[in-house]
Amino acid sequence: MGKRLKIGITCYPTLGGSGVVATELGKLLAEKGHEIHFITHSIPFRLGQFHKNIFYHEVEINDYYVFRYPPYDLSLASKMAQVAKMHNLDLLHVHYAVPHAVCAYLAKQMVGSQLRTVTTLHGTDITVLAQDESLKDMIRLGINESDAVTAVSNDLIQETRDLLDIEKMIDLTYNFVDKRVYYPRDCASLRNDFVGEGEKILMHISNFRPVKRMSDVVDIFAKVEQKVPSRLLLVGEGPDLPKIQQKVRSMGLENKVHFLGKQDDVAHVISIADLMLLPSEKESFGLVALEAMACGVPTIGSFAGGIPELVTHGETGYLSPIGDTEEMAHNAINLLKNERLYQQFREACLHRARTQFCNDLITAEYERIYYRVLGIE
Ligand code: GMT
Repeated sequence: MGKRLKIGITCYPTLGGSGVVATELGKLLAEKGHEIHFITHSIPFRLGQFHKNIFYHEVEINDYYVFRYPPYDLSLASKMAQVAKMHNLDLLHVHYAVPHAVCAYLAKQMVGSQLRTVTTLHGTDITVLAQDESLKDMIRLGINESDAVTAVSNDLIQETRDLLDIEKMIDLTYNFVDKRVYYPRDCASLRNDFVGEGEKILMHISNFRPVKRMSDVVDIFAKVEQKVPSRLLLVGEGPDLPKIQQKVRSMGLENKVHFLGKQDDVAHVISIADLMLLPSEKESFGLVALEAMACGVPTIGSFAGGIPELVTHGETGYLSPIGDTEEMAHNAINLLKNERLYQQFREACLHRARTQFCNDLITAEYERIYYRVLGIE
């Protein structure tokens, strides 16, 4: 191991792929001997039990009566500066540009330029928020003032350049999975709770936001189940949940679609599925497709964003133009009906996840970036 670093990590701790990636990265870096300080508004939900080398600093909001809106961003920046000074941090690594990159910039102004900052772009911080003219300059400032910027796919790097006119170098740091956690689990009894002999399971996991095109998920399933006896398991919660429940009822599918709510033990849940559905409108990477891949489950999805960098079309899944539920259903049926082809895809999934997106590779990538910004080669 190189020099032991003291790293502050900020993310959205309780939801979404960016919070998962940030937390898992922190845990892995701590395992490698670095000292990790999470600076967040609540304990990251994937942190789990006590970890040596990991500390948690809660951002407290000042709700003094003159504030119509308590200033979370300023409280966060102050906390980052306090923790950096008190623990002599080498760098702050923030996940999701808004507002974290700008908070890190403010903290650096308070602490001094020896404190380095790294920003990881995750997706909607660029693909949705940077479209908003009122936020654009602020996001550009946060990115340009970071000592290093990383993004989770080449597609996101390109989109950042196009939308924000950014010239600075952006490192590619794909999402990753911990191979000790994500592997095919033996879930025969759990599977039997949902399906009978010969039935298949299609699954979708997300935050049920419009970009996920949940309605397409149900349409794909409706077409598949006419040809292959199957069930659809929907994992997660979010704004589109009532709409989707209504759609499922109106299509008479309520006995075949199961809403599982939020689930923590994703590796177990995914292991009971035969296919993962990810027909998103926008998807900078698609962590859930990687989690599925690592458990040997192929993805049927769209060509959106960075999905094609992860899912190899025709080898570890099938991709189609956004909204083409006809083709997606056709591909799903083809794969589910052809046992030999399915086994080939499954093997390819396991191999690709282990060799291209495993925790060791990507953690080492982040460490290289940290040492580079600190001038340690
Ligand atoms: O998928 C979401 O809407 C949550 C979002 C987030 O910020 O947590 O996920 C984004 O970051 C993940 C981790 O890097 C990526 O795997 C997701 O593809 C990305 N989501 C989108 O781009 C819509």
